[in-house]
Formats: sequence, structure tokens, C-alpha cells
Amino acid sequence: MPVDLSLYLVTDSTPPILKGQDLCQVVEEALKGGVTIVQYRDKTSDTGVLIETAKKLHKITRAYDVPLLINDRVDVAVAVGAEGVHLGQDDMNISEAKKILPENAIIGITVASIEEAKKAVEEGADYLGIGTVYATATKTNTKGIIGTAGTKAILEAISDDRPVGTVCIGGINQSNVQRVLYQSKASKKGLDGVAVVSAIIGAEDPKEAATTFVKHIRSVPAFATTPRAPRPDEIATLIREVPEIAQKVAARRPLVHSMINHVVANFVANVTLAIGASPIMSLYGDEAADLALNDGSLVINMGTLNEESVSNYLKGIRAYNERGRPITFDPVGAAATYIRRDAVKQLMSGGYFDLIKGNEGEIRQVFGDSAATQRGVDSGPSTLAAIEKAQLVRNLARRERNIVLMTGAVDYLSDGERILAIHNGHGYLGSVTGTGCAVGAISSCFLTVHPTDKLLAVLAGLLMYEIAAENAASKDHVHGPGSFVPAFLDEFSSIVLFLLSSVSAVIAESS
Ligand code: 3NM
Ligand code: MG
Repeated sequence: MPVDLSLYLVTDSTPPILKGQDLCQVVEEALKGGVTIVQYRDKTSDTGVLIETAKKLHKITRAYDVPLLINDRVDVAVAVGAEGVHLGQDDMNISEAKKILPENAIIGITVASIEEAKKAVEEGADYLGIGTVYATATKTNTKGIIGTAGTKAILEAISDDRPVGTVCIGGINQSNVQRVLYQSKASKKGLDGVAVVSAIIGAEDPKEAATTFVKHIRSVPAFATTPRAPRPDEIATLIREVPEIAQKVAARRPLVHSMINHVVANFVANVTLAIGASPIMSLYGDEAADLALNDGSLVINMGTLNEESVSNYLKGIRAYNERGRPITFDPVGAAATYIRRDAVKQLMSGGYFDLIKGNEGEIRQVFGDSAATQRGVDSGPSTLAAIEKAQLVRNLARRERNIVLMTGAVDYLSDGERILAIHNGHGYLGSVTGTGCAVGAISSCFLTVHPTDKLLAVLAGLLMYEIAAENAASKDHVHGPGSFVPAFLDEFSSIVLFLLSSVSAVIAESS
């Protein structure tokens, strides 16, 4: 009978996580909430205590018809008649464990690399625990953080081998679980489930925590999208669809919540108004839950990072992911400093971004290219050839199952299937601060009104923006970046006014 790995609870006996609660009680609550398999993991207790606790746990798990596995200690599993074991790379190997355990015992093993995974599959493991996905306080002596990208690489490497179960482990919580499962499904073989310690064992209410996990695991994430294969006349078709999307923004006036740097906040708020949307500039994470109730989206722009920024952004990500509202991530200066590189890692593991937008250095850093460098937050000289840029945005979008926009003299946009190179814009955009950041806010508006084709949504916003810049730059009274800014805002809002008047014309015609 196949084992249901969808919500795999791993116990932890350390006092800080258990907060003085009784382990058996916590496990029973979690089972009530819908945990599908339990691993008793206790690295410190003596054998007598291990057996005694395992017996108690087994009585409980059996009442819920859920398998109990024992971490590491094959002897304890045999002594209590548990359904199986979970082995680490330094524990007894699979063939030795098989000699001791009953024939139908479940054997799982921790793997951190493709080599370990391949070997475990060959040796007959029933499932793999892939990790460490995200940094976690629960286990610090891990081999390394592999992220969703490393998880996906392992899944892909074993996809044509003998079928085995797969779960991932390390830092999985209610904010990132949907994203982790969703992104794993970009591989031929997606994950069967997630393994969780602290997000259930350490929860205020373990039953409720498990119930919420089950809800997230079973439902299609609100941000789910299917990249569209190019149609025969894709470019022309997309361009034809652009004005309608722009009209939708002007007609709906979505809210754009910008967690943005203080250098460009004023300019970005003005551009947001000019497009016909409502801006709110708030860096206060606790406000995000309320703001996410609106018809709107979030922009995270880490241009002026400080020691509180990341925790505020994470609150924002959680609130908007939970509501299924779009999030745009603008990793400003991502490669410039250690602090920023670390912030990118934390934010990328904090939830799902519908759009990642950045310059070449930033996108390379987010992709994990160690050669990425940045002197400051402005875009440095380009070092990639056009084809490499196109591949980079496509590969990142494919990996993250989202949209990636890499800005530059030519902008590259991809949803993992289609790749567009956009040549519009004007040199003045590069001489005024905030013009790149404003693209994040614009894109967010467009994602809000047109979630069904996110690539088209971002394209529509970008084209409108860059064509407004071209028109503004061609005005007689525009001589440089100073006179360009007001002309650009004028041009932008007059395009929007034009679109709005044609919306009412369409409504009038059809009524
Ligand atoms: N094994 P939490 S990470 C038990 O990488 C364990 O093999 C890991 O705890 C591995 O859900 C881990 O609290 C702890 O982050 C996971
Ligand atoms: Mg072990």
C-alpha cells in the first residue's frame, strides 16, 4: 500500500521547540489536524526512554491509522513494531537495515545531493527526505541549503529511475509550503509532500497548524499559472491584446502597496497615480495583512535595506501570498553586498513572487550566479550576450514558475516558455532615479488586473511605460533628464486618459 507522505511530521524533543508541552499530546493534536505520517526523532534520550516514548507514540499513531517511523534507531523500530525507519547518510545503510526489519517496513533516507539520491533509489529506499531546503534553527549541522532549485535538480535526476516517494525538509512553514510544492511540480516528478518539525511541533495550536498545512497542500495556490506555449503569431497577438489590459488598469484603479526605498518613493507614487492606480507606500510589515484585503498587489523593493527590512518584507510576502495577490520582487543591488545577497536568499525562501524584476547583475544574483557583481545599486556594464540574457530569464522563470523581467537597453521578459526582447524606451530613463523601480509598481498593477496571462500583463505595463518615455523625450521642451520627468508623467497620464475615454466609448457602444 503506498504511503501518504503529503504532510510528514518529524518530532523534536528539544525544550525550545516543544515549549514544555508533552510530545505525545502534541503529536495527537497534529494527527487530528491531518498529519499523514510521523517520524519519531530524538537525538538525545537513552535507549530506555526512546523505547518507552516510541511505544506511546505508536499507540497514538495506530489509532489514527498513520505510520510511525523511527529516526536512525533500527533496533528501537524493531522493539516497538514501528512501521519503519528514517536513516541519515551517517546511519546504518539501507541493505543492513533491510536485514533486520520486517519485509514490509518503510525505509526512508535523507539526501542532499543528486549522487546521494541516485544511490538511495538504487539501494531500495521507499522514499527520500530531500534537504535542507531552507535554513532552519531546528537542525544547524546540515550539509547545506539547497533551496527549491536544488530540490528540483534532485527530482529531475531521479525522474526516470525506479519510482520512490519524495518529501522535502528544512524550514518549511505555512507561508512557503504552497510555493515549494508548486515549484517542485515544474519537474517531471513533483514532491509527494513536505516534512515539518517546528512549524507544527512548535506551533501555539499544533492541530490548527496541521489543518492549515493540509488546506494549503490540497488546494491549488492562488498564484498558480500555466505558461502559454507561443501561438503561431504570438508577438502580433500579444501586442494587439496590450491596450485592453491597460484599459483594465485604468478602469479598476488597483491598489499598489510599495515596500519601497526612500530615494524613489515620491516618483514611484506619482507614476502609480499617473497610470490610474492607487499607491500606498508602507514599509511597516504589520500593516500588510490589512492592505492585502484590497484589490491590489505588493512590490518589494530592497533599495534601502536596514536591519528591520527583511522581517517586514517577509510579513508582506506572507500576507499577499495568503490572499493570492500578486507580488513583484525588485532585488535592488542584490549582488552589491553580503547583506543584500543574504536578504535575497531569505526573501526567496519566504514565499512566492509572481514577478522578479531586476537589472542584469540582480537577475544573475537571484539565479545563483556566483560571478554576479555589482558596485552599487545602479546597473553596471552588461557582460552577457543577447542569447545568454534570453536564456537566463527563461531559466529563472522556469525554475521559479513565475515571470522574470530583466531590464536594460533591451528588456528581456519570460514566463519560462515565451521569451520577449523589448527594444522600447529612451536613454533618459537611465538618467533619472526611480524609473526602474516604477516599472515594478506598474507591473504589479497590470498583474492584478490580468492574472491569467502574467507575461502579457507585464508586457502591457512595460510597453506603455516605455512608449510614454519615447513620446516625452521627443517633445521640443525636453532637453535633459530634468525636463524629461514632468513631460514623462504628463505623457503617461494622457495615454491613460485616452484609454479611459475609449473604455467609456466601448461601454457606451455595448449598452
Ligand atoms: N533534517 P524545521 S532539516 C530533521 O536537512 C531535519 O536533513 C533536515 O526542521 C535535513 O521543519 C531538519 O523546523 C529539521 O525547519 C527541519
Ligand atoms: Mg541520523
